[in-house]
Amino acid sequence: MKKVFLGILAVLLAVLSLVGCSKDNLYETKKVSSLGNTQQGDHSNNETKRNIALVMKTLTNPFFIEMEKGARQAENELGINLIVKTGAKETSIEQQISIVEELIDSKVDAIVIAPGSSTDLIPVLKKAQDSNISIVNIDNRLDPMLLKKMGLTDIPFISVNNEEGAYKSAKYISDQITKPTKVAIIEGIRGAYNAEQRKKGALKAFAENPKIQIVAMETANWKIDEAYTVTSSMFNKHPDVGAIFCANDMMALGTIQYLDKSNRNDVLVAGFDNLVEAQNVISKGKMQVTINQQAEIQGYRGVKFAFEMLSGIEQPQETIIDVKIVTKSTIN
Ligand code: ALL
Repeated sequence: MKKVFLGILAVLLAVLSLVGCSKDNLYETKKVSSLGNTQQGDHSNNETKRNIALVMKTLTNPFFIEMEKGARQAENELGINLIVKTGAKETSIEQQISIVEELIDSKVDAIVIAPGSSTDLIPVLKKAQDSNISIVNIDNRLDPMLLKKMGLTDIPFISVNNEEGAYKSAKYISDQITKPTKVAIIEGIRGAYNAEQRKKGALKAFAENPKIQIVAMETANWKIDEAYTVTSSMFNKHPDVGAIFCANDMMALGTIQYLDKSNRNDVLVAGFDNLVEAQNVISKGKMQVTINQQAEIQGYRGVKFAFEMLSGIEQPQETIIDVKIVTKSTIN
């Protein structure tokens, strides 16, 4: 009798433990399906919305306004809450660090970051990842060696091949140079991965033309006003410069302001970003070429990747978006 009772008890316990398991499973399924709902754009319940932050450098550069547009599209489609933060200037790296600190304190679910520096943001991002915040790196690449050294893992990277883009841009003006010509390069923030890659691409294109002599390489830190000043001092030293590659359109626009003011309409100018303002000067023949690096897609994908990571979906470690060459003939 005692044996029969113990047997029944064992069966009962087994059944109960199975019920327990399936209850856990049900809970898991529910969690996934509630995310599934938000994926279809359910904006009804603020509390269940994922909080995803987009951290960019500065809104003084229209490039980042395009990037935000793409991120907003993802926000609408996915039914998330998007928090957009930027620094005041291209060089406001300390401010980007404090922004990430604040986002950690406010316990966001994910951070999508276009870092101003490839190295300085890494310690604070480590802190974010240790606080269980998912991170996606877009635009300017975080230094892979330092990421590894600091123990940061699983940070998908979405950008373009910056060397290839700069090569295409510089090659477009280089191909128009048939007599001995002095050429200059205006670089982005030194040490930033994309700035270095663009310099490399431009150098490669210019090296292929034996008529070209590079006489100056200076940084203008991605800024329009600094590019104006840098171009002015370059032309004081080398008045016969005939072509300039600028690592972004804001700097190309600063260069063109100087050229306009000094009535130099014989200088070839190449840029990068495809800003509307750059398209305007290309149409007028004051600039020859720019590169569309599809900032909107970078912003969109960054947010989408973050959202999917939060749903447990693994993301590719590297996503490279196409660069497109933009000239007078592609604009018209
Ligand atoms: C980079 C972008 C740009 C942009 C620059 C300025 O990371 O890729 O081309 O103009 O940031 O901050």
